[in-house]
Amino acid sequence: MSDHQFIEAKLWEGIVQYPPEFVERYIAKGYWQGQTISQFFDDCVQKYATRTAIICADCHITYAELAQKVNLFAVYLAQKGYQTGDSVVIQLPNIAEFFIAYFASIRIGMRPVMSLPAHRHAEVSHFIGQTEARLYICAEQHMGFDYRTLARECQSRCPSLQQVIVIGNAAEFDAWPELSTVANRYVITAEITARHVAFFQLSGGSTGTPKLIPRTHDDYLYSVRASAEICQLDENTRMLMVLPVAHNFSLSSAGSLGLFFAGGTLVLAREPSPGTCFELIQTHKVTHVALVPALAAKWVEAVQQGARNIFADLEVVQVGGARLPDALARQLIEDYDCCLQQVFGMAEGLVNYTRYDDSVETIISTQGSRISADDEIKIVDDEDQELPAGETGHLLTRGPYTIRGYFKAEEHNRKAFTSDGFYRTGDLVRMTSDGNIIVEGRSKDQINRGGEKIATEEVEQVLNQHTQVIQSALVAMPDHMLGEKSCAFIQWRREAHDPAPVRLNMQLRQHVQQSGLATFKIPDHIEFVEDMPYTALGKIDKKELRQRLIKASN
Ligand code: OOB
Repeated sequence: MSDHQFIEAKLWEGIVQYPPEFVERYIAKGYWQGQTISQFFDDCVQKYATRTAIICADCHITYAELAQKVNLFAVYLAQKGYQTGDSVVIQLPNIAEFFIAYFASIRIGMRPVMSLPAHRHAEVSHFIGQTEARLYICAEQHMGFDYRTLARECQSRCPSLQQVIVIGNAAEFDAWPELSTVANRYVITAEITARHVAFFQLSGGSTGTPKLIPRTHDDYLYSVRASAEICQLDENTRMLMVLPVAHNFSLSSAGSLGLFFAGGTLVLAREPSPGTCFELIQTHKVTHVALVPALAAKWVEAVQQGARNIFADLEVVQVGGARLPDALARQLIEDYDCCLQQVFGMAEGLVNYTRYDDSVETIISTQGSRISADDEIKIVDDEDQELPAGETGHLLTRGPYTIRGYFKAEEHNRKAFTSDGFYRTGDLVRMTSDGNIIVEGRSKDQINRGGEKIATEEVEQVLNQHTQVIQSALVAMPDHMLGEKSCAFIQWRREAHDPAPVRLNMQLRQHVQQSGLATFKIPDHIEFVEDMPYTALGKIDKKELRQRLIKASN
């Protein structure tokens, strides 16, 4: 096998490709423009060189300065021996180095995995293992957590991992390189095409482990350009980035990439508290911000408690990631006089937006309409039969920026996609006569905790490993701030010295934490039961368990 054939084989391993007729169609319609993310970035730099791309703490970085740092870091990576098709797990808070690492690794054909700061060693080592990543990039600490301890765990578990780069005090790991000392050699741009996978997004998941979502240059950039247009971003846009930069919402809907495409300025917030963010909004005259409903509720509360009415300065507040309650939507529009845009999207692809010129009722009560006329949407019953217009059912979708399969997940893909390539979103929706989607619920076994997704099975597997647990069931319980929290129902084995499960409650939380799962996956509440309720098919009846929680909260 030639070198070229070897790299091609590596680049397509574990990837489900778009069928040729769809490729042709998406190219013919101009969605897929054959541009790689590196070329896209170069174009932005050429157009907006002297403008400010990023404001991070006291640092203002122009597009040209960002490009220079990206090139130097790409040279550094190439000198370390990284090659086309190698993977790197990037887990950074909202700091400029995220973009340097992201664009530089893509420049040399590496494929970054978009880990979130909340992930812990169970998730991160899984991402490293799945992609055989050679490099992991993290910050020393964020929100009180020391990522070097996580790096140590991953190093002992992941044989592929060769290098860890830590921003801040690196301890025994490699420090982020002083870029001014990198020999400024010309970096050979990787021989990849826009049809290749550029990087991996992560799925919230509904089964055991989070799945990797392979996004190609072509498909991703189409969603970015189209989103920037829908959101009407331009050179005067100043966008505050509060949600984690790596999340699909933050990166592409329209997010930082949409903003760079339009030549605007990105203001990075290290943490989402109203105190920090309101000050940034004021200082930098922020025009756009994207929030999850839980954060929007917190901000509204802070405003009520006397903080300055920050919404007066903002042009657009985007809210997405979880269902925005109508009352909160109304409050945002009416009390705070801001232009609200609902965003209903998924890392797998499909994104819907309410449009600025939609009626107030549409903006308040729907989650918007698709980006593309070629986003195919089907609403079906349990037997995959399409439902009459206006009825609620399972949302299936296929289109120019929706994946055809998760990475290296053949078995799971058979369930998550129909035979003709529609992605089963797991969302229960209905469509209004004018094409707007209303999210009514969910059929997937997932909890949406203020926008952070918990695959219940992943947590149940960990709980079930505890010696005193016979079986467990994790279900959503209503929460007025987060929308949903998690409650674990535990059928437990009594122990003589602890007839009441007082100690077990604490032990189980510790057990989940020690397993290395993200902290948001630790059950918020635990209920001990003598036995589980069952469905006619003998499965644990989660509906009944949810009902019990709703009854108890009334
Ligand atoms: C975004 O992406 P993910 O991958 O973290 O989560 C996707 C899931 C959707 O399938 C749906 O269950 C839920 O999150 N969701 C919403 C929603 N936006 C997402 N549920 C109700 N209302 C909404 N507005 O969360 C994401 C990706 C790109 C843009 C925006 C959000």
